[in-house]
Amino acid sequence: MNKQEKRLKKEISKAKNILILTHRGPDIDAFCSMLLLYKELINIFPSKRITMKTRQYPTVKLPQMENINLVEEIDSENEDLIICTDSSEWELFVDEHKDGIFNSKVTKFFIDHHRIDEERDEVVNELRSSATEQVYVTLKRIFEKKFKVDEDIASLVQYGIVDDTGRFLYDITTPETMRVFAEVMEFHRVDLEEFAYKSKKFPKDATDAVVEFLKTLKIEGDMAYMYMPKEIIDEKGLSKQGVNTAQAFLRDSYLRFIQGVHWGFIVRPSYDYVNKWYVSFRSTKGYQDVEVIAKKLNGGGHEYSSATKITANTVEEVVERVLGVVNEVVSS
Ligand SMILES: [Mn+2]
Repeated sequence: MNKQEKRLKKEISKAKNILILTHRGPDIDAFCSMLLLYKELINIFPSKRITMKTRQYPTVKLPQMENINLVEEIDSENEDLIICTDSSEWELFVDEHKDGIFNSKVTKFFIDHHRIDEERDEVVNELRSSATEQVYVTLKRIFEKKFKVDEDIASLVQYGIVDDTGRFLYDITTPETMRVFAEVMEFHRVDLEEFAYKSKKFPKDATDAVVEFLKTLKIEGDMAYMYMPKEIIDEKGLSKQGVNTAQAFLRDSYLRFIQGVHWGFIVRPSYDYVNKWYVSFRSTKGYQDVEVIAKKLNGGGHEYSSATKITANTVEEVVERVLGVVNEVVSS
């Protein structure tokens, strides 16, 4: 047990009312790490009050998701400990302007796996494959004999790891990841083929959004990029889900697979905030480290997968700003 885990253990034991959060725009690993933490804490401490709050449900069926409290705003509610999964930046969980809990003085912990610059006392992070793997390993270490695997826990671990490692493809997969996976798989095996199929389903109108994104495709050297102007969304009546799904599809399965291209970025508007844009970068081993670029734009992530948020009036302005940093980084 490292010193962060010792502290976390003490705080969990002391707390009576624990709130669990995951980052906004949650992916499968975000949901799985939150649900896993919830289920294990409920199992070990049936008398504590443990709550999960999110703004949306997962798009695939996950164990324990029926216990999520769907809320529009997150306000303080007598919790005496907040545990956040899959990021270590408080701002990625709550909104300064919307959420009453933003300025809460309650003890906060983060269980994460993204690269960070400095060690923090309230962050448990061993740079594992996924937040799900970190939650599993940490809880097992902290609670030893009290820690138990059940069907829900086994399933959540498999879904979280498979999704964040791209089916064990990425470098973040370690022998330890495989061992954790094997351990829970022995207890209960999920149908991964079915899960992958269901989690890849997209709404029909995503096709229109894919077409519009592709119209903006530009290739410069070994980099490609695409974007979605706001006017097009209004003109074509594209839904938020359609645009977001199209963006995810092109980002993960198209952008860097064009012959001669190895990396790039894609820009979409935020539906929640006026003049905010999300920029996602993807790269390939041996080519551009996109974390460097995201960081220069106040974002973050991994070497091959990173993102940032930019405030601007038009998408052209965003693209220009990103290209400015790209040129700076690539030429240096
Ligand atoms: Mn993750």
